[in-house]
Amino acid sequence: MRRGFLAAGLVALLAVPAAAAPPARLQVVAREFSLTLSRQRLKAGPAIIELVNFGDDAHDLRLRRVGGTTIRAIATVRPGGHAALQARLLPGHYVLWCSIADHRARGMQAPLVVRR
Ligand SMILES: [Cu+2]
Repeated sequence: MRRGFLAAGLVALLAVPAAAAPPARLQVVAREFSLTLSRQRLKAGPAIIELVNFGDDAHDLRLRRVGGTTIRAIATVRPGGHAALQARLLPGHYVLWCSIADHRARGMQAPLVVRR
């Protein structure tokens, strides 16, 4: 009885890592006028991207793969606020930017590489 119970527990334990690979995480800090990424490279697959606004103005975030047409977005975040989006990212080169007013032209743009 006891041996059977332990074996079942061991199987459950071994099954967990394969079933749930944790999403890659990226934090983006917005200020006037820059985007600072916690990392420049990310593994392809499920990802959580968080925008943290350390600036004095409102900012948002746009994300597009170079050559792609889909634009992923985090809506406007007030100063001191944060928000996140979940996405499944394909390998490639990406550009992140703030779409408010002329913020992108003023420097709120950053590259990101997603690798296999
Ligand atoms: Cu902005």
